[in-house]
Amino acid sequence: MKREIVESAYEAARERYASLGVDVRAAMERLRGISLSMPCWQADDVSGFENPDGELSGGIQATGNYPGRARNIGELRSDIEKALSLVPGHHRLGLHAIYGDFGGRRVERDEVGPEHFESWIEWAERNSLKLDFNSTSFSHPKSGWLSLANPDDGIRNFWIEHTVRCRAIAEEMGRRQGSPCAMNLWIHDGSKDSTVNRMRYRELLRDSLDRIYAKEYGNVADCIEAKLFGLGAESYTVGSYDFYLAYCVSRGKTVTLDTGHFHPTESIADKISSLLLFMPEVMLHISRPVRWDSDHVPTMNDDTLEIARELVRCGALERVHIALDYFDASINRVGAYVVGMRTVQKCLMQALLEPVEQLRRYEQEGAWFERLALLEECKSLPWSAVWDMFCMLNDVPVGEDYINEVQRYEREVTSKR
Ligand code: RNT
Ligand code: ZN
Repeated sequence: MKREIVESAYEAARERYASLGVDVRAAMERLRGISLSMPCWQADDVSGFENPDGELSGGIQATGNYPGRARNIGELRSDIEKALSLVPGHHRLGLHAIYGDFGGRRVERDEVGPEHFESWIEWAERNSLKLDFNSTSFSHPKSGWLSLANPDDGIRNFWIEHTVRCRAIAEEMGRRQGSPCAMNLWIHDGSKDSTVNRMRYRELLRDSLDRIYAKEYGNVADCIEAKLFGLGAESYTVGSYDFYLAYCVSRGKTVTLDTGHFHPTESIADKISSLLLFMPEVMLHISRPVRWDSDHVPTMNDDTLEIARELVRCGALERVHIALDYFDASINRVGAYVVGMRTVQKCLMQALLEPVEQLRRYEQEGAWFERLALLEECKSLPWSAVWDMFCMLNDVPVGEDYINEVQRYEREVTSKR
């Protein structure tokens, strides 16, 4: 993209926004301070390094067989580095426990420790990246339909031990990087058909969680992710939203809102202000559920835009961890990273450029036509000129220029796998 074109469009946009009382420079600065947590599992279809050719279980599914999937830790890191080089700003990487550096050995889930993530911690530091973490209860012979809620003590204790160890790993990451590591807990526990034991499994899950969280850590942000349903777990989910909401409020933990885990017409954006009045933080998993929890690449749709606006309007940017959660195996995976990350940033850019003071004045005066009119006008204000300038200032390709870069990497690297 030609520099002069970006600059002249930006100048015009700056004036236009100034007339509405919006400072575009301040918006760019704020956007630069927002780190998104990128999911390591988009690069390899949630395979991990325990058994990369094993089947993905737990009611989630990566569909597609686009060539070039990362097959080992080196390829995964290389793809992530490439993707991040095309995204402005400094970000985080969400790791799952199955992505440890196991050195070709079989390390059981109840044996994982910080030592298996040492090379990740060092790599992240070299790349100015911070890490977040997730325990992995799926894709394992002991996963079954119940893990932390399993009445069989042997199985339940196995998963408790796994998750306890994951928190210790997260603590080490958080301590070393000088920024709390968000440790997300999602389990697939549930059943395909109606259960007659709803209470029993939830009681077991509550007990498992209390044991998992018994130890206090200073560098971990404990987050728990609910879900409405999963494939093969359509009738009952032990860790439902109500269950975890009550658990988190009573135990001082953080709720994770995955945008694919609710009834399709439910607004996730609307939940943020309610949660933040009763818990210190919120964790987001931004995804694009197409008709179900499909985990498509996020796009600039109304749902994502509304979440971004709420974050800004609620003054919640410091209290919300923004992670992305998707895995599309049907398109270029590095390209999928770049589209998803830049999309969320574009939504945030628009939210940061909203003339919220004027909108609130209108609302205060009861001028509701005026509020609606300005909200509509905001949609076509020249936010993209500010976004382009933001990319240019941050030394990443402007606009669609990154497509060529992704194609080049595919030609030179991923297509040869
Ligand atoms: C599954 C949850 C969970 C996973 C990742 C891989 O429905 O959204 O967050 O996507 O842990
Ligand atoms: Zn999720």
